[in-house]
Amino acid sequence: MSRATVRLAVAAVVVLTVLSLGVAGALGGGSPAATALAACRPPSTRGSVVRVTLVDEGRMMMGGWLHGASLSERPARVPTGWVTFVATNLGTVPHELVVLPLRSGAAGRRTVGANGRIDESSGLGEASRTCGAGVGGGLAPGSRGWVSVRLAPGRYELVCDVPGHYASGMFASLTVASRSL
Ligand SMILES: [Cu+2]
Repeated sequence: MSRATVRLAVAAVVVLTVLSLGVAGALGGGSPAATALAACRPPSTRGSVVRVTLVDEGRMMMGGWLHGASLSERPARVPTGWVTFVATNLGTVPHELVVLPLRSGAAGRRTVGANGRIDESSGLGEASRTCGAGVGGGLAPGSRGWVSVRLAPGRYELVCDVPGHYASGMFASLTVASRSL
């Protein structure tokens, strides 16, 4: 084989491996993808732990709406201080988690811009690094990301700000109570 052919063969093997991981992920438990997710967790956590689950049914709608998309968290109430958010993407496309103060009203009421995103300039923390801490290029399907944030008593909104996802329902609220909770 020529050198170029060898390179092509290597590329084909890599593509096939990625494809088979994707299929295994769709089939669920015990698969290489499930094993990879199990290994993908923060080495340590600080303060309360809030587990955030990001899901979608994988169908993009006109205008970027994502069918069946949602963001849920457990617990929805923690004491003041450090909170480690561990976000798991069980969907089919990349997602992220952004923590924002919620000064009044209910979650899900922010203005969505023409770019399909909200104003996240008041963001306090973000988990968007696949299998890592802090800001990255988005949480790949079947992965986790995490971030630790020190939160004062009050209400917060947890959102996914990938274009179109907030409008599709990817938000939840979190209450931080005084330490005497
Ligand atoms: Cu999302």
